[in-house]
Amino acid sequence: MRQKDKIMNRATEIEALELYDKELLALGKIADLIRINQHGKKTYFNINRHINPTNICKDICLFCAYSANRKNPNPYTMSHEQILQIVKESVANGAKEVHIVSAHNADAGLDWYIDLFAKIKNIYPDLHIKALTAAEVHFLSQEYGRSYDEILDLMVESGVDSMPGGGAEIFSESVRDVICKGKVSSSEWLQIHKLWHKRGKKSNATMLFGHIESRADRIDHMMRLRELQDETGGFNCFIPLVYQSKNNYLNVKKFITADEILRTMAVSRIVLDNIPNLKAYWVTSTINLALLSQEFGANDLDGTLMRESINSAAGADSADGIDLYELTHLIRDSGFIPIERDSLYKELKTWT
Ligand code: V47
Repeated sequence: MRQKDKIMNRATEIEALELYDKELLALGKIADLIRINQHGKKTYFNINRHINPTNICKDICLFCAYSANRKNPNPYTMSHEQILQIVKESVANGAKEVHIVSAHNADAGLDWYIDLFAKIKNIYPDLHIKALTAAEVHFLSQEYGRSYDEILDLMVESGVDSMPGGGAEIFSESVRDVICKGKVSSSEWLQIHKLWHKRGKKSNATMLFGHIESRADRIDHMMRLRELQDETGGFNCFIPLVYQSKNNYLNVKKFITADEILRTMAVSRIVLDNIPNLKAYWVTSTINLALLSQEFGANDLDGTLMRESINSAAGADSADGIDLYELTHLIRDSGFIPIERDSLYKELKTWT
């Protein structure tokens, strides 16, 4: 055990793995106590809009159904005008955040992204721009011969407020070699977030699970995040993403159970004692399991999204987002308090 972990009396890698073997409701109770202690019965969400400007990708991740390929032969790249129109409509519908992530398209170009962010910020200075995963930052850095620092500086200058957590997948190098060989490595992903945090900026962290990874791989993933968070404190939230199996090349025979998803939520809450928020991303877990996850440590349900292309391409029921009133009523009816938050977790409104 590392000295610091011993002092803080936190779960070691072995203890974290053992948590998985606890009786489900007993495990949930531990996670729930931590959640209640930190957040009471509050469940956060935001009014946001996901925008995925292009699906043309140089990388081939076996789990991905979004990028244009033989299974999804409909390549597209939106124009700035189209994106600005979407942003305009989203703001009119109450969106306070745009979440902009794409495939790795060499034709779109670094300037194309940077100009887009600057245009959005210029028109909507109060709109939070969450954009470019570490995988995209790595791609842009390689493609345009710029350092990570240079790309991150350009993002800050053009108005990007925070970084989304995508592209982390699972940090285990051997699993990565199978599911997403050739894209950003685990250490590069962590390094990019570290550099972003050094600028005083916040980001999120995801973990793609329920495919070919083991429980030990998930714990290893959480441990690497916990270590970086000890150093920077820059992660706002952890988001376990449940693998969606349709229209992709990852041949998974045995699907993850609801029991295992709930265990993973609870273990995440216990192990990641230094990341304040745990998001049950209703898109990949289904809304029902996301609501149940509130009893297993989760205190955030992401948001209304309005549109979603990446996971819906792989089978998730999220193409049109979720209605604001439906989401808030579901949270309340399940015994929790729906709190609209901004992208940095400032409370904006309690929904009744
Ligand atoms: O990086 C791709 C994942 C991610 C599949 O930061 C899949 O607040 C499941 O990162 N099954 C993009 N997952 C989504 C993402 C995200 C979502 C919500 C909030 C935030 C945030 C970030 O989706 C990708 C990849 O890991 N993904 N294909 C699939 N078949």
